Amino acid sequence: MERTLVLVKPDGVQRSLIGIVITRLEQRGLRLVGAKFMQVSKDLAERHYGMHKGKDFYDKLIRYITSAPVMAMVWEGPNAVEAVRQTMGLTRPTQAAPGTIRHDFALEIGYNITHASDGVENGENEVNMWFHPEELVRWERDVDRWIFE
Ligand code: IDP
Ligand code: MG
Repeated sequence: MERTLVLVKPDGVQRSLIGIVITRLEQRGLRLVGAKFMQVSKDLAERHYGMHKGKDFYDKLIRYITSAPVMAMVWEGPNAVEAVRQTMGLTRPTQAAPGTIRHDFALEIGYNITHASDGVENGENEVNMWFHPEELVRWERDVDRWIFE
């Protein structure tokens, strides 16, 4: 089953949007397998955003993601990576489609509420970067048979 890392970033936490993000992913049919509310260390922030090192927004991005707690989660389901990216919307909120989280709750690219893994392999890598295996719960929902083909 495909897994993806989702973060409600510091702006989403400060704006009390954790519940809405979880609700939308639950409503989509995805299954939650791990969650922790945490302060991100500079070390983890730099590893997580390593691909953006050297870009002009990198230092601001590291300050942003470490500026307040985040809600880190792992969600799974068929095509979970693509489905979650779609539910979040495009990176720049004014380009995100209506009905997406970034459209519905944000205006600026530097305060776009959530992170979601951008590929299947990245999903696995990010899940392993943020969670220990024992923090992930293997379980079956009774309703899975009406959502997962
Ligand atoms: P993503 O979060 O949609 O995957 P990325 O391109 O991976 O987008 O960028 C990571 C994060 O860095 C974005 O979600 C956003 O918070 C921030 N970011 C990206 N581009 C810019 C920019 O041009 N200015 C300020 N922040 C940016
Ligand atoms: Mg990204």
